[in-house]
Amino acid sequence: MSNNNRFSLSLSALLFSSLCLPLSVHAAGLVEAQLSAAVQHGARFKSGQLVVQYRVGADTAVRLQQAKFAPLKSAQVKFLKRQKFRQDGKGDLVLAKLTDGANSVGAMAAAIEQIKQDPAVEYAEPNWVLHHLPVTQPMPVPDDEFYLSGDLWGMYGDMTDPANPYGSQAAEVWRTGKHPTDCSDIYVGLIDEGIMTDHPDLSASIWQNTFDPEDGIDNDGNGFIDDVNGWDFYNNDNSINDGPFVSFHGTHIAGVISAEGNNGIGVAGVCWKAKLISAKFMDFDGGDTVNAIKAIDYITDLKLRHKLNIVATNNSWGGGGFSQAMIDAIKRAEKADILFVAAAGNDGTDNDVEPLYPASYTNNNIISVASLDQFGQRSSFSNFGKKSVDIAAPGEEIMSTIPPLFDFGFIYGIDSGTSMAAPFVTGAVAIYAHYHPHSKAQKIKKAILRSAEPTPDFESNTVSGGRLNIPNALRKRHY
Ligand SMILES: [Ca+2]
Ligand SMILES: [Ca+2]
Ligand SMILES: [Ca+2]
Ligand SMILES: [Ca+2]
Repeated sequence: MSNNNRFSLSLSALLFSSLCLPLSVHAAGLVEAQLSAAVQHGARFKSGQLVVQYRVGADTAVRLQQAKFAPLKSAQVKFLKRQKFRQDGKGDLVLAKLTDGANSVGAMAAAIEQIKQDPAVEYAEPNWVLHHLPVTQPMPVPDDEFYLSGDLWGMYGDMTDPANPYGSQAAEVWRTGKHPTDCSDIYVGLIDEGIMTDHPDLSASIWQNTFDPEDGIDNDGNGFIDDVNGWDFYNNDNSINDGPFVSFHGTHIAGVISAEGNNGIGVAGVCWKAKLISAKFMDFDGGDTVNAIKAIDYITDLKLRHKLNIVATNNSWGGGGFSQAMIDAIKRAEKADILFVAAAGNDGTDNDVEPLYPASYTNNNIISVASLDQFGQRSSFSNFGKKSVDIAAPGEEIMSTIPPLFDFGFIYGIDSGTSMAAPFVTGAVAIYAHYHPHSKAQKIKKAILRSAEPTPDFESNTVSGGRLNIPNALRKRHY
C-alpha cells in the first residue's frame, strides 16, 4: 500500500468519526430522529413489530425466555431465519410482536433502544410497510358485459383478464390508466354504411356538427345542409341512421373503433368515445366510386374547413377496377394528413397478384389490413400481400355494436371479415393520436407497422410481418 493510499484512508476515518455523534450520549435520540425522518417522508411501520438480529452464537431462545430486556418480555416471537440454516455467518433473525404495542415513533424508538442494550443483539428495526410502485393507480378492468364475459378477444392482451395474446392488446393500454381513456379529442371518418346513432354504447361517440345546427341552412358553407352527424351520399340527405338494414355493417365497425368503455354495458372500442363522422355512401347493396370519392372529400374538407382533429378514415369496403379518380381523392386526404385505413379483402387471395382496391393503391397514407383469428392464424378468408397488405388485426368472431334486426332486439353481435380488422387499426391510429398529440400521419403509420408483433402466418405475406400490438406502437421509438 502506498503512502498516498494510507493517507486517504486515515483521512476518511477522521471524517467519519467527526461526522458521527457520540453514541453514548445521543443514541436514543438518534434512533427516534431517524424513524421520524422516515415517517415524515411517508414511511409507515407495522405497529409493535420489531425485526431483531442476534449475534452469532447468541443463545436466542434462552434470552427470549428470560426476557431480560423489557419490550420482549411478553412478546410473541417468530424465528425468521435460524443461525444453523444460514450461510452468511449471522445469528438468528426474529420477528418480535410486542403485545403492549409500539405504534408511535417514540414508543418504537424506545423499544429498539432497550432491545439493543442486550449485547447479543446486533440490530433491531421496525417492520416497514412496503408497497408496489405504479406510476399512477391502475385503472380497474372495464365493467362492460362482453369484456368481462370473454367475448371481446380482439381487445385483450397477454396480461389482461380475460387474456388473449393475439388480441390488439388495447385493454393493456386502458389498464395502465396513464392517460384518461377518453378519446373524444380525436375524430375519425367512417366511410361506410350509416350508423345507429342512438345506440347506447355509441351515442357518446357520434360527432355532433356544431358548425351546422339543424335549421335548414348550410351554416358552415360546405355544400351540405344540416350535416349534423355527417352526410348520406347514397341518398343525398343528412340522415345517416336509416334503419338497421342499412346500418349493420357501419354500426359494427363504429363499435370496434370507439364504443364507450367502462360504462357498464355491452362492449368497449379501442379508443373510447373517439368522434365518428359518418360519410355514408353504401346501402345494403353497396355503393359506387363516385359517391365514395365524395365521401372521402367530405371528410378531408371538414378537417381543413374546421380544423377538426381528423386522423383517419376507416374503409371497410372494396372492389371494382382501378380508379385514378379515387387515387386522387385519397391523395387529397393524404395532403390533409389523414390516414386511409382499408380492409385487405375477403377472397383469401394475394393482393400483390390480384389487387383489391382501394386497399391495393400505393398511396402512402393507406394502411391495408388483413384478418387474424383468436389463435393467431390468418383467417382463411383474409387477403394478404407481401408488398400490398401492411398488417394483421383481429377480424374473426368480433363482438361489437349492431342495430336491432327484425324483432330480436339484440344490439350486440358477432361478425367476421377484414371489414372488422380494419377498425382495430383505425382505433389504434386514434389512440396513438390521443397519446401523442400533433403526430403526423406518417409517424403514426410507421409506429403501428414497426411495432407489429411478428406472427408466423403473416411473416412472409404482409409488409410488417405481423399483427397489431397497440401498447407496443404507443411505447416504442420507431425511428
Ligand atoms: Ca354543412
Ligand atoms: Ca344548418
Ligand atoms: Ca339518409
Ligand atoms: Ca360499453
